[in-house]
Amino acid sequence: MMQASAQAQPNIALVKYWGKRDVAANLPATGSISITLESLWTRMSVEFGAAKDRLVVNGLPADEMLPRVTRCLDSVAGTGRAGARVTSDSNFPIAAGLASSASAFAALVVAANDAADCGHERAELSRLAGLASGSAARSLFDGFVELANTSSGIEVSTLAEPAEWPLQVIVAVTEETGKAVGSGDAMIRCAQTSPFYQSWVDRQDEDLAAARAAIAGRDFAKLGAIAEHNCLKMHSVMWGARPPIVYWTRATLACMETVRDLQDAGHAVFFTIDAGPQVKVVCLPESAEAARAALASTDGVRKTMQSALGVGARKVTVV
Ligand code: 2P0
Repeated sequence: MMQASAQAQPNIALVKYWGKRDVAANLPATGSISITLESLWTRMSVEFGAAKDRLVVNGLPADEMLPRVTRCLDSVAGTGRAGARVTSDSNFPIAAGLASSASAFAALVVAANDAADCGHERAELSRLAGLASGSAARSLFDGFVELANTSSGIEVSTLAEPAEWPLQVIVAVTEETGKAVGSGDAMIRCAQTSPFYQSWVDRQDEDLAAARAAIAGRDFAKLGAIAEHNCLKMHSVMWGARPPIVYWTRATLACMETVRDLQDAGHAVFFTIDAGPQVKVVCLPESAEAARAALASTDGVRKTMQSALGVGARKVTVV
């Protein structure tokens, strides 16, 4: 087979990846824990046999993203491979802190592996996705996912399947334009200039252990407390960088206040924020509707999206 398609969903980190221990090998400085989503998706189609690589994203040529895609295809299928026609479609805004690179590269490695008949196992595909984009390694796996930092690289696994703890996620989209500083560059700047970076790295194992225990015990309040703490700590590292990196807007803060109001009213909800102004709110199913309604009527929120937890990247037939 020379053509194949795959679908992957973005994941949202509850204990964040922020910093690299090896920039060239794109290895993270710490482990991380995430949830894979269900309803937001990227579908990638790869067809080998062209003279050179070509990339079309949501119907438009995307030459600026081509070098990263070419490197990723080389890592899966070897540098002696034929040129590839790659098409990517997503049902959510890309490049605005919504983990579009995670779903894109997770889908890309699965599609390329299938199209070129490489026979890589999931663990190897996860490693190759992580080489392209650190968070993409996690989108190969279902539900609650831990990326462990090992001496030789990374090891990713599912801690709990979606059906074992079926949480809901509301994404409050506040801006749909691209971000000013890409997360890779932002991480490097933080490592070089933020006085808080080293203590962030040093304390990460504690946060990972707390989140792992909360997931094992299905303890929503504990998971929320550690996820909010870890998120705010990551953004503090960024605020301390020179020049500072501030992804939040007034709408981001308004959403955080909405979450505090929901919590005060007894709802099981917590927030997390990545390298962008959007706010992701994790909830127990019985609080999802209230959270969605409250976020939708928060100042500056353009739209909301809702998702259950979902499975890792997989082959699909796209007609
Ligand atoms: C995460 N983020 O754990 C963290 C939290 C953003 C904030 O992983 O440089 O695009 O390609 O390895 O995966 C976004 O970073 O970074 C990210 P690269 P990536 O989800």
